[in-house]
Amino acid sequence: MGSEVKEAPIRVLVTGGSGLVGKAIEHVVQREGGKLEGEEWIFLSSKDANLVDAGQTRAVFEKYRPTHVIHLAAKVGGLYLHMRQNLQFLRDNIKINDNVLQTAHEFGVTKVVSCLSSCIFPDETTYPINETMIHDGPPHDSNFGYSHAKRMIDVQNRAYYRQYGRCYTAVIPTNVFGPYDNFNIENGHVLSALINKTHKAKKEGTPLNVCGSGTPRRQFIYSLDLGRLIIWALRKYKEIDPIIMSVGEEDEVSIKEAVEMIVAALDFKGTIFDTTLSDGQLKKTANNAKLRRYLPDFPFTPLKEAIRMTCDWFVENYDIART
Ligand code: NAP
Ligand code: GFB
Repeated sequence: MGSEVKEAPIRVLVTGGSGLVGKAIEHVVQREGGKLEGEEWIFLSSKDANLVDAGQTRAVFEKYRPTHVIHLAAKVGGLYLHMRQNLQFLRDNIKINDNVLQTAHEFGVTKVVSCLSSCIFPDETTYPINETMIHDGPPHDSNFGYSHAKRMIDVQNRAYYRQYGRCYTAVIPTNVFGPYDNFNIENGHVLSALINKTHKAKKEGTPLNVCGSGTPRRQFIYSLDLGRLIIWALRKYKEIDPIIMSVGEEDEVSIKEAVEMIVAALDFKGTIFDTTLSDGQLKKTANNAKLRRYLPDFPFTPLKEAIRMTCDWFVENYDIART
């Protein structure tokens, strides 16, 4: 008789599927055997639905009926875009996150993994930062809009669990970079903006203008490594509390050291530091001990190698790169 229980098919909806992290997850799913039998993966861009709009969010969930969601969609940018648009970052991200989480809940999505960021931690803090410290004090002033919106994901996850038992959780990456990044010089993050600037300076025979003093320190994670880790979180990470996804503290580098890796990869000479521009947060050193307890042997791609691969990708794909 019908004693066989048929498992529902797994349909994973990735919001922000066309961005830096979304493309990395797509690569792992399609080219590294990340997709398991019986799974369907859907990668959304803002063209499929503007998630700021509740109606469009509902329509896209109605269309795909996901069982799992990786929520990456966000208004994202480097330090200087944040400084110009804190209000827009706050409003867009609050709306996107509330629409996605509530619609996921209404459609019975069993697991959501959202993306926070290590820049949302308190500015005045002790180091290294760990997962318990998110709400301990105000974030850095340069990106307070984005940070408060992102912090609310953590609050909402706990509330969905408390009220409905939902397993909605979040990962906290440090600075991400890789293929398909936003390489725009004005709005991009440091590595992508500097890769584009170096490429341009080399073509035009001008100096490379690095913003700020070069002394701030960052932990950079290669997008492909993060993609692999987020898929692990979707399958194996059962906590509601978030988890930092980062290389170790010993792998933190100064902006100046990162610049040296870029100019070496692109074979360029002639760097100037414009110290009239803001340095932003001097450091936000994060501790990856929790991740290491789960995955002691996860192999992070060495920074130098990952920067070289990103530079190669940018030069080879200049025509399609977001510049
Ligand atoms: P990204 O390259 O800028 O991609 C952003 C993605 O979000 C794109 O797919 C974009 O779609 C989509 N999106 C933006 N606004 C939308 C809207 N109103 N409706 C629907 N989709 C929208 O960003 P990313 O670096 O991959 O970031 C992914 C996640 O990681 C974000 O949650 C971000 O906060 C987090 N994160 C990033 C970093 C980093 O250094 N990049 C660090 C920590 C955390 P279109 O392509 O159609 O515009
Ligand atoms: O990646 P980034 O823009 O953001 O890096 P944050 C900023 C640091 O790089 C500052 C230096 O110390 C800048 O002075 N820098 C040097 C440059 N040259 C450049 C350049 O050409 N462009 C840029 N953008 N920076 C972000 C947050 O903080 O962290 C976001 O604003 C985001 O919220 C991200 O979540 C992870 O690391 O300072």
